[in-house]
Amino acid sequence: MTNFPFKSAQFKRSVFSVDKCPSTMWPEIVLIGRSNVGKSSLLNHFLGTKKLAKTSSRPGKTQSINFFSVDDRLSLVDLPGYGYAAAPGHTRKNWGPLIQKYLSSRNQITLLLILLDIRRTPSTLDIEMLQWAEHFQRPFLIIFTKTDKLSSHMQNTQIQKNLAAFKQYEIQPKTHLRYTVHSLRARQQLINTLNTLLTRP
Ligand SMILES: Nc1nc2c(ncn2[C@@H]2O[C@H](COP(=O)(O)OP(=O)(O)O)[C@@H](O)[C@H]2O)c(=O)[nH]1
Ligand SMILES: [Mg+2]
Repeated sequence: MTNFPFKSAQFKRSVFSVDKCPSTMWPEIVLIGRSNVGKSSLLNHFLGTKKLAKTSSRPGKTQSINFFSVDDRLSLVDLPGYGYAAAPGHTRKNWGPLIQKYLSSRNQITLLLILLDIRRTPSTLDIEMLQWAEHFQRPFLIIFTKTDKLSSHMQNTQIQKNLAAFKQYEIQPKTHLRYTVHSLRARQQLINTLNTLLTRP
């Protein structure tokens, strides 16, 4: 259905409300995670395009849902980050009404890529997101980002800590991956994993 690699990727549209989402019925792969975890960077690196998605060292910048099309058959979706302390009003307390509405109403969502910074332990919002995905049986893949910041020994320690935290909340991820935008091997591993997950009946 949606095998990688692909020929071309394009920015499609930014929306601030769910009724403005593209009318395409292509499968959607969605990047989710706290502000600054590396969603836009991963998207650019994965698509092999430096500037397609805007990245920022200032957290909380992307407040829109951004759609990117891949060979006119698949969308990658960059969501606003949740849990940014300086975001206005209640957007900082939950994932924001926009994210909630998008996730619960968009039937073509095929896979959630839930990004976690390898240096941290999961936040309450991360846990809630994972519980939501499990509860509604939405397929998800956990991606630990910025692995270049830690030695491989420390990476293992951090992943064990995260897995222990998930277990406490009865979250049982089938797969997790490590990612850094400084490694093409990480990108290839993500491609391989997506091909496996997306071609599974
Ligand atoms: N060292 C390192 N920095 C990263 C990596 N991915 C993202 N960053 C940095 O983290 C910051 C936030 O990245 P961004 O993609 O904008 O995060 P987003 O808010 O989740 O979209 C930027 O300064 C990026 O350069 C990575 O793999 N390694
Ligand atoms: Mg972003």
